[in-house]
Amino acid sequence: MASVRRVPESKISRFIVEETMKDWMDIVESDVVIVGAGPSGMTAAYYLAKAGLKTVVFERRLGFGGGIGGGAMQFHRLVIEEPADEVLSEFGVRLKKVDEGVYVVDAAEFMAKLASKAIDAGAKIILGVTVDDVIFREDPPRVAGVAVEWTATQMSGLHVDPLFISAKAVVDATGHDAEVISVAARKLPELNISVPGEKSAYSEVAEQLVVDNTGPVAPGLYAAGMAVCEVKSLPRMGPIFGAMVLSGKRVAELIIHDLRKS
Ligand code: 48F
Repeated sequence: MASVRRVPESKISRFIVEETMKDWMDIVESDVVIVGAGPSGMTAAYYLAKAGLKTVVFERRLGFGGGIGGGAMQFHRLVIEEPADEVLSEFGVRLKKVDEGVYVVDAAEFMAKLASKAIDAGAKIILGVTVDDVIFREDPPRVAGVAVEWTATQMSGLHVDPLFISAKAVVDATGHDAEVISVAARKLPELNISVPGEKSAYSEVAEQLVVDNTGPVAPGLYAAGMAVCEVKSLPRMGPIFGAMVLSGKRVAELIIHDLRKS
């Protein structure tokens, strides 16, 4: 067996710092910022990056997948219904048909392949970073970026100012809390955003409603995934995930259309 190459500690550090800084220099001026690496956020990232838009996903945790990994009460199988099976097939996720137009997938495979596809398409997924504010410009009125902070720093309670990231579009894919839109609603009352909260479960209708209501809540600020239920007061749906990927795909299509117009 060939001997293992010897790499001095200082070089390890230099390579990491240099390459990280190069990435951040690129990220600070993005086309699209997606907040949350759950199913809706990563699906959106895939389609946006595939369309040639510079797309970054900020994820608070040190792993991607959002609610996928927890499955249903931590059971590792999730339900997908048509036409989302076509999107999952595009990601290479294996589907087991259990009923007409209904499939189950493996949770770990689903999140791994989704992330892999988004990254291969050119999206950057940055882990351990929390978005804690939105940037707004008044003329014309629109959201223009976000403020980011290390999650670990946020958790420490230390007083540290964030960095700013500019973007032409920001997607709230933060799930049940709709965190970014909630911040915008609180800090920018002139945007007239309200966050009434989601309703009790009604899976049969919620899936279609989420997809239909995916879209902008203010110029440049979009809701995808469960954040849509929070903002539009829609019922939740639990461990059926078709609408999450379809919502991610739809928000990407809307943003691609809107940015081509402007
Ligand atoms: O919750 P999550 O999976 O969002 P989603 O794409 O999918 C919802 C489903 O998982 C499930 C469901 C389906 O029927 O009900 O719940 O709407 O992923 C949201 C991700 O956003 C991260 C969070 O850690 C999670 O991985 N996140 C939340 N707030 C922030 C954030 C923030 N302020 N900054 C960065 N990441």
